[in-house]
Formats: sequence, C-alpha cells, structure tokens
Amino acid sequence: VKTYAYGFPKLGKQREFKRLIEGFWAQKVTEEELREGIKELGQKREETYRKYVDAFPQGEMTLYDPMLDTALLFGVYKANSLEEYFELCRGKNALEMTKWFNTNYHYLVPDFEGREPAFKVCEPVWNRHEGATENVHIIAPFTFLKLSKGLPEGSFEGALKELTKALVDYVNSKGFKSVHLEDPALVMELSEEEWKALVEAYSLLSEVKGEVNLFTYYDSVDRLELLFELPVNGIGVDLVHDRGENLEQLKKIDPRGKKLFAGVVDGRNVWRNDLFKTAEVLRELSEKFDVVITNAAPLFHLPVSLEGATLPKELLQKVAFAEEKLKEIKLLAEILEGKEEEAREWVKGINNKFGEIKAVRERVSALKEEDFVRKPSYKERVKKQQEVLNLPLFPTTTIGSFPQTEEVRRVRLLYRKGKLDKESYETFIRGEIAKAIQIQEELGLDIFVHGEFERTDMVEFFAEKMKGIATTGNGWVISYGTRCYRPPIIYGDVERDGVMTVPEIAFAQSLTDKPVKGMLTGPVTIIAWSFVREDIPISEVAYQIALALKDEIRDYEEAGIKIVQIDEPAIREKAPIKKRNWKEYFDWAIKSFRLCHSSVKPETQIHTHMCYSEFGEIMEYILEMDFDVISIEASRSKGDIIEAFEKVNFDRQIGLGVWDIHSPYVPSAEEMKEIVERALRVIPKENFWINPDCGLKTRRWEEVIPALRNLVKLAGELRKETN
Ligand code: THG
Ligand code: ZN
Repeated sequence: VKTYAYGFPKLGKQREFKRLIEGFWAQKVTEEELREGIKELGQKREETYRKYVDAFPQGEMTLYDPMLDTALLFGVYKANSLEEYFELCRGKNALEMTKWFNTNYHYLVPDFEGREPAFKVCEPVWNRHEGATENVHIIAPFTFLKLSKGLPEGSFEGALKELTKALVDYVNSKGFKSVHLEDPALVMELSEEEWKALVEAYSLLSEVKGEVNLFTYYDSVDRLELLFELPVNGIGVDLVHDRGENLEQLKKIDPRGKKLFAGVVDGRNVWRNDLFKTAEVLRELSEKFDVVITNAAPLFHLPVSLEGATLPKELLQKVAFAEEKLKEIKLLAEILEGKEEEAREWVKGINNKFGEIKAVRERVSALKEEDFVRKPSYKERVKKQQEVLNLPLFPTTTIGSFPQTEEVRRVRLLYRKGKLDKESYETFIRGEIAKAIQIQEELGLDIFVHGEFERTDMVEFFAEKMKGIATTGNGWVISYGTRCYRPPIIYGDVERDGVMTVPEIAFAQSLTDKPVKGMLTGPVTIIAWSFVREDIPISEVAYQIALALKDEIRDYEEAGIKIVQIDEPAIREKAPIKKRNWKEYFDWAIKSFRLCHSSVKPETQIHTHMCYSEFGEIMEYILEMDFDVISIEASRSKGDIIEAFEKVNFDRQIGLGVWDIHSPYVPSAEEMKEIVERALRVIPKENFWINPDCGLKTRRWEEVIPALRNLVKLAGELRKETN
C-alpha cells in the first residue's frame, strides 16, 4: 500500500514562518532573506514528509493564505511586489477575512464585486509552485468560487468553467506530472444545479496531460458517486469526520479504476489513531479500491510536533501532533504489510484512563431539564435589573479587554517564566486594573470592565485554571496570517481548581460605584478552540465546563458583581458544515450556555458577546441562549445582521458594535451614529447599547481613549435627542 499526506503545518517548530514574515513587515528581514527563509522552511517541511510517507503535495507554502495565492495565480487580483501582496492581506484595502469552514483558521475572501469573473493564468510576484513538478497543490475551482463573494447573480456556472479552463492551461503549460486539487467545498450541502455545474466544468479536467487527484475533507460528500465519474485519477475522502456516510457510499461505488485516498488519520484532533481498528477498515476497502493511506483533513490544524510539548506523561502516550500523524500513516501501511511491532507499541497508551472526577460525572448525570432554564422570564427579570443598575438610555460599555501593552506582556511573561514572584506580579496587575478603572471613570462609561491584563488567550487562560485541561507550552497553530494560538487539550473531567477570575473582578469593583462586568469565556468557545476528548459525548464535556463556569458566577454574585458576560464568539464557527446536523449541535451548545446562568438571581444581568462570523442565519438559535444583553460585531455582516433582526422577534438588549476595532482608525461620533441610526430602524431604542464591536487588546491606548470619548459623546447626544 502507498501512503500520502497533505496540509502539514507551514509554521515551523520555532514559529520560523511568523518570524520571517513579521520580520519582513518590520523591515528587519530583506526580501531576499524572506524568499530564502521560506524556501528553506519549505524544504524542511518536505524532509519531514519524506521521512514518513511516499508522496505529498509540492508548493503548499504560502506567504499568507492559499485562497489569496489562488486569486493571484488566476488574475483576480494583482500584486507587483511583495509589499502589494501584503497590502492585500493586511493593508487599508485588505481582503475581508472569514472562518475556513468549521475551523478556527481564517482565510482571505476573494471579492468579485466590480471585477470581471474572467480568469487568466498569471505569474504572481511570489509563485508558491516554483520548482514544483508533481502533486502540485492547488485549491480547486469549485471551492475557490464557492468561498468567494460578489459573483454576479447567475454567473457561477460560467465562472466555474472559465476557471477550470484556466487551471487546465496552467497545469499543461507548466508540464506538472500530477496535481493535488483541494475541494473541501464539495462536502457542503449542494443543490442539484451546483452538482450539475460541477460535473460539467470538471469534465474539462480530461484535458490535463498529467494525473489529477481531487481531495475532499471535513465531512462526507453527499454525492460521492458523482466524483468517481469525473475524469480524474483519484478521489480523497474524509473517513473520520463523515459520521460513516462516506464509508457507507464507498461500499456501493464502482471505483472506475480510480485511486481512493482514504483519509483515516485525523487532521483536526490530537488523539492517537486506534491503528489496528483502522487497518481493518483499510483492508476491507482494499478489496475493491486501489487504496492510498492518507490523513483526513489537512494537518495544519495541529501543532507541528510533540517535540518539546509540556504535557503530563499519561497524556503524551495518548496524543499525536502533525508529525506524529505522519508516523501513524506509515504505521498503518506497516500493519497492512504484516509489520505490527512498532504499531503495537504506539497504541499501548491510547486507552489510558486518567483525570476522572467522579463527583463531576455525577453532577452532570443528575442534571434535569429545569437546570437549563432560567427563571423568571426575561420580561420579569429585566425590571429587577433596571432597579438595581439604574442605567440611562443607550448605556455605554466595552467588550472586556483593554490594550495589552508591551509592558503588560513583558511582565506577564517574566512571571510565567518564574522570574517575577507572585506578589509583585499581582501588585502590577492591580495597578493596571486601577488605571483602567480610572480611565473609564474619566471617560464616563456606564458599565466598566477590569481590562483582562492577567489573561493571555481567552481560552488558554481558563484552561490553565481548570482540572482536566492541559496546555501545551509550544503547541502553536495558525489562526490567520502569522497569528497563532495554542489550543489546550481537554483530556479529563473538568472542574475549577479554585476561583478563576473573581479576585481581579472584585478588586476592580471595589474601586468604583459603577458596575464592573464579570468576564468569562463560554463553554462552546472553550470547546471550539481546544482539542476535545472523544471518549464521552461532547455535550457532556460542554456541561462539565458549564458547571465550572456556573460555580464561578455564583462566586461573582457573592462578591457583589451585578453583571456577568459569557463570551461565545465561536458558536457559529463550531456549527456543522451541513445544516441537517445543526439541530443536534445547537441543542447542546445552547443548553451548555444556559446551564452557566440558569440559577443566577433575577437581578443579575447576563451578557454575551459574539464576533468573527456571520450571525444572520443563526439568529433564532442565538435567542434561545436566553441572555439579557448581547454585544455583537456588526462590521462583518453589515446590513445582513440588521435584516436578520427584522425577521426574528428579538426582544433582548443589544449592542451592535459602532466602532470596528480591527482597524486603527478612530471613528468620530458622527460616523458611529450612522450605524446606530440604521440599527434603530429595527431595534427599539430602549434595547440599544453603545459599545465597540470587539475587545480592545490589540489596540493602543492612543486610539482607545479618543474613540471611547467619541462613543460616550454619541450616547449623550442620542439621549438628548430622545428627551
Ligand atoms: N483565541 C483563540 N482563538 C481565536 C481568537 C482568540 N480565534 C479567533 C480570533 N480570536 C482570531 N484569532 C486570533 C488568534 C491569535 C491572535 C489574534 C487573533 C494573536 N496571537 C498572538 C500572536 O500570534 O502573535 C499570540 C501571542 C502570544 O500569546 O504569545 O494575537 O482570541 N484561541
Ligand atoms: Zn469579539
């Protein structure tokens, strides 16, 4: 049997990718050094592949994002220099960014608005395919167009054909021996017309002189048999995230002489493969198909390698990062060839049981339906909240974090490295909190936050405070561009290890008469941005986390905190790709959120915050979360979100972000007012809050203070106008 792998992380073990690119931006790395460095990194990557598998794609390295590279290759955008290339990534007229399927990776969205959907092969300023000869990695036309926006109505079919033609020209003119086409959009729920357009356009692939292999992943392909009728040489399927649907179809499919790239090693979660069980599946498939063993989903969702990971020993024996996933592919091939020794050794620890907390299990299994329901109803509790909070019309607040200055990062790092003692660190954090309170006092905001200076990542911070969740130390994964995060690993039963956030919040509250919000990351987001155990249902993991947060909220109330914000920015992203699976997901997602707050006092006001996604189509689910106030990013969905409010009976309070904090631009009160006026056409003014659209940790105080001053001024004007 042959082995294959794709999507290995481009980051490098020491985050060399980040250093090179950011160095170039800071003009500390020359263009030549950048090109040389990326080439070297690419070669190291290929050496890693070569150690374990027979074949892999060439030309996977990007300087930022593969969707942008594809757009440049086919002439949708132009860049004459690397400066212009990066301008498209992060400049003033950068492409919009959005989540790649149901992952925490963000891609740049090609926009055809005002552009001809005509394609011609270009020689981009930086060609990732330079020197590539076989298995050349290209995002397939269907996925490229499906994930783009602004295509004129009715032009998809034609554009798909045009782009496929351009692709054929490109591949033939370069003389590639084979191409690796990635087409994950084929796992979406597609219409009859889309399937028809696909089959018609891809019939042009018969003109490619070399071999073509088409890869799908992240879910099942609803019409898998159609792919086996295309003029291609091999089909890649995900046999891990397909709920068995791909395997079921494969049993009935005629291979038509095509290779089957069987994606059996998980590219999205860290658990070691149950190799001998998988080998059984591969044996069965081999009876009918020419099987190539590969990964299910690209490996870039995983940290590069276990080397240097700071994990408990029992856990180390259960997990595999990207490099170890390559090894698993190799071990599977060995098993099929009758060599079992190393594989037996590898799976020895996979069923290690540890981190069980009996009391947590019992608490979850004792949950009843009423534990997920807050009483009294919103209508009744809102009156009590108003009595306690006594808020003006158009209350003002911020989302939670304030600028993480160089100094804050430096001191936190010193403390984490053991170079600063706990007491000095805590004194420093308290000083920062006091400054933040003072600033909010001077600005005249209505609801305060403590600023989150003690927190690194909003998920990792909580992971460190909970039993049953491990942090990885060096397990970086790219979220977008050069931005990385370290997903924690939820391996055991989850419980608080003492209070997590109460001291900082209570300290902030002690400094002011204005209410200070308690700030938590919600259960769905903690799950979405972590690697999650699979030995118990995900709903149970979510309820365990919810109960830990519930305990924290109870402690807030005891400390006199009147408002609690539970952030759930990942709730849309974590939704399954196919809508037919949404009900099951939203059921546990919503219940876990409700479990956090179901037993708070009626007068405690529950907020949530969402961002980074389009929320229009999940508005009805969002309402079921039963919060009192939501702050939501508006810049990404613009008109769409306001339309969505018209369609549902949205009877809660809402803060539609009036300041797009992702840009360093300081908006005037007038500019912010435009957003308010549009929103007030569908949202009653009694329900409207004034706030930025996201946390302010990436902004500088020099931007934050004037922008917030304008925001408070705007609220004042709005109040005057209504009097
Ligand atoms: N945390 C996690 N995931 C996320 C976000 C988050 N996903 C979506 C959204 N926010 C956007 N993602 C990021 C991820 C990382 C960063 C910013 C937005 C970031 N990372 C620093 C970097 O790469 O320089 C990490 C620096 C460090 O901690 O040392 O700024 O908030 N989990
Ligand atoms: Zn946000």
